[in-house]
Amino acid sequence: MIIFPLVKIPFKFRFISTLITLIMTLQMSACGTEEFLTAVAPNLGSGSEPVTEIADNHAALISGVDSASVTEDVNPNSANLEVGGTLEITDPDTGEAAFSEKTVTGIYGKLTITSAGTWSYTADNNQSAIQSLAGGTTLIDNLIISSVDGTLHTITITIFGADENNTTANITLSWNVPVQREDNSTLALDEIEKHTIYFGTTSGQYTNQASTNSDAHIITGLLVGTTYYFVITTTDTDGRESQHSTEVPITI
Ligand SMILES: [Ca+2]
Ligand SMILES: [Ca+2]
Repeated sequence: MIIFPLVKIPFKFRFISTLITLIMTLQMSACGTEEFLTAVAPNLGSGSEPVTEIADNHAALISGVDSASVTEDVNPNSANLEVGGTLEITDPDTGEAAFSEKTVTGIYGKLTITSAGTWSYTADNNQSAIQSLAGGTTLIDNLIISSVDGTLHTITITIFGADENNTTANITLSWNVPVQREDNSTLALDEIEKHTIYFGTTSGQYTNQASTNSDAHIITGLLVGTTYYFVITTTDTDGRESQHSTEVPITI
């Protein structure tokens, strides 16, 4: 005798392994026994109506932006390469058109997604895997997210490499030593403790500095092709430092 309800079980992704077991069992039972089929049935779920329970979920349909790229050394934010996008989702089942909020850890970075599907990816630009990339080479980071019903989707991030700019040069800066204070009183040479040069690669942001009591100074190790912005101050022997000079941009 064949047990019909078992044959009516719909094909559902999450139960695929169980279903395969069942089909194989039915084929085997073509010349088998009723007892053999009955023994398989409990694997399909608990409760009195397992068929109804399985039929409830329909996989979500996920679309939208699921790939993006970052490039070594290009616009890192606090040393992180960042990119983002938005996925879209529909689901025939009420209340399931949403994503599971979470942070997924990839090989090179992390991806965070909201329930609405907005995601952001961040990777440490300084990690050796990225810094050792040459121009024209890439890394791939695949990050798997899911909807609330467990439908999986992969977001693929391509990390492009860049050749390192290691060519450096030195420059000599010189200036006219001030002879007057801001209140127009005289500033004698022996009242000057030092001059301090501040510089950086962004206007108004001076991440490096060098001091001297001379009227010229050599700055070493500047990257060729890069624009640096310089200002200078004078500090007197009482430790009072002047305001910045006018900024001077120099492309090496
Ligand atoms: Ca669903
Ligand atoms: Ca590189």
